[in-house]
Order: sequence, then C-alpha cells, then structure tokens
Amino acid sequence: MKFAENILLHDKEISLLKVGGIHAVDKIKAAERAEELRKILDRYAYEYYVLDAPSATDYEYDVLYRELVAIEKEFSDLVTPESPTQRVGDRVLDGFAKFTHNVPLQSLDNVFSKDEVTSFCDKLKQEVGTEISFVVEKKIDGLSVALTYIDGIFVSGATRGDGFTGEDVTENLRTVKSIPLKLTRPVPKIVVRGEVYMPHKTFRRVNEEQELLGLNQFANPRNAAAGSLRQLDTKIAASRGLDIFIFNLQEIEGVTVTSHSESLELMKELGFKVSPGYRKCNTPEEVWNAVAEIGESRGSLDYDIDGAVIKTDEFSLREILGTTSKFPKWATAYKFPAEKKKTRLIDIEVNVGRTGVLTPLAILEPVRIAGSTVSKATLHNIDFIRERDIHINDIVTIIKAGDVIPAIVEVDFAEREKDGTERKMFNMPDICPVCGSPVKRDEDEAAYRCIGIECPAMLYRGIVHFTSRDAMNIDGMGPAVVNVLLENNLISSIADIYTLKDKKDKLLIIERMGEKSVDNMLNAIEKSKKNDLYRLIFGLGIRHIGVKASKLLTEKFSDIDAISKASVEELSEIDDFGLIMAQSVYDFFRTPQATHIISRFTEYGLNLKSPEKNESLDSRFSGMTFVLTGTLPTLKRSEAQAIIESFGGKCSGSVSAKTSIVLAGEEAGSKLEKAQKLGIKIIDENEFNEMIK
Ligand code: 0OX
Repeated sequence: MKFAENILLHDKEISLLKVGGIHAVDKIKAAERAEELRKILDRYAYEYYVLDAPSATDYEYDVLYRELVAIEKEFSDLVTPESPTQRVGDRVLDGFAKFTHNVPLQSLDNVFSKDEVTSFCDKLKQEVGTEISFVVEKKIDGLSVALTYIDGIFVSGATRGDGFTGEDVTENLRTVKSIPLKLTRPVPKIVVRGEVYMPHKTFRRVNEEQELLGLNQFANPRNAAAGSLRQLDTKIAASRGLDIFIFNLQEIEGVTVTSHSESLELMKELGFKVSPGYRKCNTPEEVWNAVAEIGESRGSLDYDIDGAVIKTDEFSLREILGTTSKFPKWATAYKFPAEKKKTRLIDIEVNVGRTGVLTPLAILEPVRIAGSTVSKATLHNIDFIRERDIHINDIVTIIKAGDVIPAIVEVDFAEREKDGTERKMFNMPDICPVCGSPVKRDEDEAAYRCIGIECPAMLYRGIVHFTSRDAMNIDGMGPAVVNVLLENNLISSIADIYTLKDKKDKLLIIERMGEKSVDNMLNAIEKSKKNDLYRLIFGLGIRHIGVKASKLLTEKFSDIDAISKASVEELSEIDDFGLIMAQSVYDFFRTPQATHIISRFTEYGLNLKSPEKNESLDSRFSGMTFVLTGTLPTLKRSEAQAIIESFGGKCSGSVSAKTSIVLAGEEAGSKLEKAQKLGIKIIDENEFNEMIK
C-alpha cells in the first residue's frame, strides 16, 4: 500500500504547514510530492485513456487527484500548465486566435476502387524506380488538429483550417484526456497531427443531454466533435468526452526519424494515442488486403472512419515524389462508399420525448450495412414521411455513411407494383402511445406533442433532466438509475426523489445497487436540497427556460412563491426575457401539478429562496452592465465577474448601447472595436482595481 502511506504522510505534512506557517522546507516537500503525484496521475491517465488498460481504480485516481488539488490550492505557484488539474476547463474564451501552421496540414487525394488503389501503388513505384513500402491506416472521420510540444510540454493546439492557418484551440484540447500534457521525455520540439473525434457511446450521451436541455441534436459524431472543439466555454468542451488519434509527425527537433512507421512508434513511445491497427505493406496486393481489412472492421469500431489512408513509408522517397498544388503525391485516401441497402419497412413506431414530441421511427427487416446490423431508422416527422410517400410494407433504400443513425433515402415504387403486398398509410396517432393523453400538432411546427402532463415517457426524461448536472446535479442518479427506480415503482415524480431516504431497504434489494452507491446517491440527494434555487427552476423543465433564464428569475424574485405569483407583464420586464418565455413560466405555475410539487418541495425542506442580494453591503455597480474581453494580466475572467456581481453589477457577453463599461485585457478583439465605435467607456485591470478599492 505504497500510495496509502504516501497519502497519510502528506496529510501530516499539510497539517504541519497549516499550523506552523509556510516554511521553505515544507514548500520543497510539497513541490516534490506534487511532482510525484503528477507522474502517477499521468501514468494512470495514460493507461486508462491511451492504452485502454487501467491499472488503478477510479477511486485510487480520485484520492491522489484530490491530494494534488489540495497542494496546488495551498501553494498556487506550484501549479504548472501540464498538471492534470489543468484539464477541467475553467475558462470562457472571447474567441479563437488565428494560428499559422509552420508545416502546412495537407489534405488527401481520393481513390474509389481496387483498380485505383493498385495503379496508385504501381505509379509511385515507377516514379521512384525502386521497391517501395506503404503504410495503410484507418481514415478517422473527425477534425484534424496539430499539437505542439516544446521540451516535452504541450504548448499549443490548433485546428487545420485551410491547412495553412487554423484556429488556436489550445484550451479546449487541454481538456482532451488522451492528449498528453507532458511527454514521456523532453524532446526539444515536436509537432504532431491527429484527428479529434467523438466516440459513438459519448455521441449518444451528448445527444441525450442535448435533448434533455431542449437543444438541437448533432447529426453525427463529426459535427458533435466540431461543435465541442469550438466551444468558447472550455468547461462545455471538457464535458463532451472528446478523444484523439495521432497519425502524422509534422515537425521534430533533436531526434532523427527516417520513416512514417518509425515516427508512429516514436509517437507511441512519447505517450501519444496513435491511430491503431496500421499495416506496413510491400505490394499492391498487400495494400488492398489491408484496406479491405479496415473496411471489415468498420462496424465493430466505437468511432467513425470514412476510409483508409495509403502512405509511402520512407521519408526519403516522399521527398522524391513531392506534392501537387493541392495534395502530397506520396499518399492517397481510399474512400468507403456510403453503403446503401434495400429492405422492407415493417412498421412505424412512435417515440415520445421529454417535451412530449412524438417522433416516428422506422422498424426495418434487419440488414447488414456498413459493418453493423440495422433494424431501425429515423423518420424525423410526418412531413418527411409524406414528402417521400413512405408507406408501411414499402421496400426502402437506407443509407449509412459515417453517421451512426441510418436514414431512409427513397422508396422503391417499382416494387410496390411487383410484390402485391398491401401498403399501409401511416398517420400520427391522436393519442399518446405511452400514456393515452391527447396529441396536438403545434401551430407553425411539424411536431406533434403529447399534452399529458403525467406521461411516463415524459416523466422518465423529466426526472433525468431534474437530476442532471446543470439542474440539481445529483451524483449517482443518471438515466440508468432513474429507469431502475421507475421500474421498481420507487419514484413516480421528481418530488419522490426526496422520499428515497425512507426506502433504503427497498433500494438495497435492487440488483446492481450496492450499499455504497445507495449511500452516495442518498447523500447527493440530501446535498441537493441546499442548491441555488435556479437549479431547481431549471430542473422543472419549463419550456423555453434554460439555465440563464432560471438565474434571471431568481435575480428578480425573492423566492419561488414570488415567481409563481408573477404576472406575464412582471415576468416580461426581466431583461432578455421574451413574451414567450414569460407566458411559459406563467402557464407552468398555473397548473395544479406545479402547485402540488412545490408544496412537496417545501415539505421536504428544499431551498426555495433566491440568493441574498449584496445591495445592502456595497452596490456601487448597481444598474451597470460590464463586458469582459481579452486576457487580464492577473484576474481570471470568472474572478472579475464575481467581483462585479458582488458589487451589484451585471456581466454580458456582447457589447451594445446598454453596456456601461468594457473591461479589456490583452488581445481584446471585436468587442473592443465595437465599444470604441459606440463610445463606451473602456478600462484596463488597473482602472478596474481603482474602482473596486
Ligand atoms: C485521418 C488521416 C488524415 C498527412 C499527410 C497527408 C494527409 N483522417 O485519419 N490525414 C492523414 O494524413 C495526412 N492521415 C490520416 N490517417
């Protein structure tokens, strides 16, 4: 138990430090321990995220991680940019700076058949006049980025952009756990290229969360990865579970490398997650077999690939072959055809979402396509079905490109004549297939919606939303647990969550729920009672009311009672609150269910009061709106925002005529320009410090 001993020893050290003040010797000990912890944590993370072979449990990792956080809190100057604690994402960026690639990130020419693959190989052999070896690797369907390391430390990361200039997304890339922040040895300089992607499993989770938050879902993992990498709020990027495969050495200093395969091995050694399963081949036949092998593996991978890349292995031969105006001549991509298959549409089922929207789903005779068996496809809405004249029993063509969700592209009308099976027209149901309540079509919307407030389908999603991170943030009560609790009749409304502590014996009987996880969940439930009121309001899932609107409600009204009694007029007086939002809040609190739930929340002791306003203390910024832009010399943006709010001011993300002051730091961009044009007062951190003295 080497670590446990270390932990105890360290706890003693820290308490000594607290009692005796900071002595140089204590700080040296803390620095040594921090270094040791970083090494262990980096190794654990490498085993988990890169090798997919963890040697430590989550708990062991967490204990050491917390110890490191404690040291860094005590001695803030010991924090290093490559510390594992710097991956959490605690910055809100203004925008992304341009990044010029030293060595351009080239794109690839394409081939589409076995013949083209063979002639590509033959042509290269002819051109160099010798035998030639190739490397065949997967073509990952994500976003290309270049990562730069100086003396083994990650210093910057940028998107490909047009190949010459991309965007600096260093802070978001820092949150990707499989990107090492420190290499296994300090090479003077190395720039590597890789593809950031979102695993299928994560993609499904992210889309579920998008749905729960009432936001648009991503069409495919690639779009989801792109959207996540371009988040200005690094915390959101961090929450998106992005991953990376490294496939190219762009630049290196201090090490000699002569071939691509050698570079892949070197990058592995340095701690990178190199694209797996590449093959070294010596003949066109071997190249084609490797391409075909990748094609066959496609369906069993947890990420999208859209082809195979064929590259000349020897760097000296690459030099000879050179590039065209667009592509390297020494590489090409074999693009998998988007696979299409015909199958029968057996039935159309209807799903009910959290907001009550009914979505038709095609039930298909199962077919193998793009490496996996498909038996369902989305039909979006009734307009999609009518436009394509889709009927039950039709023979339909389905397509599965890189996308996880297969789609119906067309109906085979000739088949209708031929096989004589009766086609049935599909209509949206008048009653909800889950709860039997009436279904209504929203005006100006393609969506049909169940209006039953107690609909179980909506209930499940409503509870998952209530417990989710941005709402009540109840750890240990994710979708799977909610499902089990509903199935076992332990809850049937969000208020029931707070009765679970009296049902511990029943919880313990449920399979998969051990004593420890039950205790953790019950503790998290208890803790959530003290949450800020905005979390509860957001958790209620009121249409059109997101986190920001919930916060605005708690800023204007003193408690939930005042919110529930507010008129539409009063509600629409809130800045940034439209009439639709005001009406939605008003309508929600007029339902008997809302009244009932709030009285139960009161009974269970949940916090239903808005936070105290600081006005009585010092409200020198009351009525003023600040915009923060650029990087301030010492203050973090979140710190400046907290100071402004503690003096009764507000912060906004954009400059307008309503802005009172712009607090600008280094590299302030368009916001500063706009403020200058509008003649708005602009201050720097020094002036800000004067104002808050
Ligand atoms: C991929 C991928 C992309 C480097 C030289 C020309 C293009 N998406 O997996 N690009 C390249 O190669 C670059 N290799 C890959 N594996």
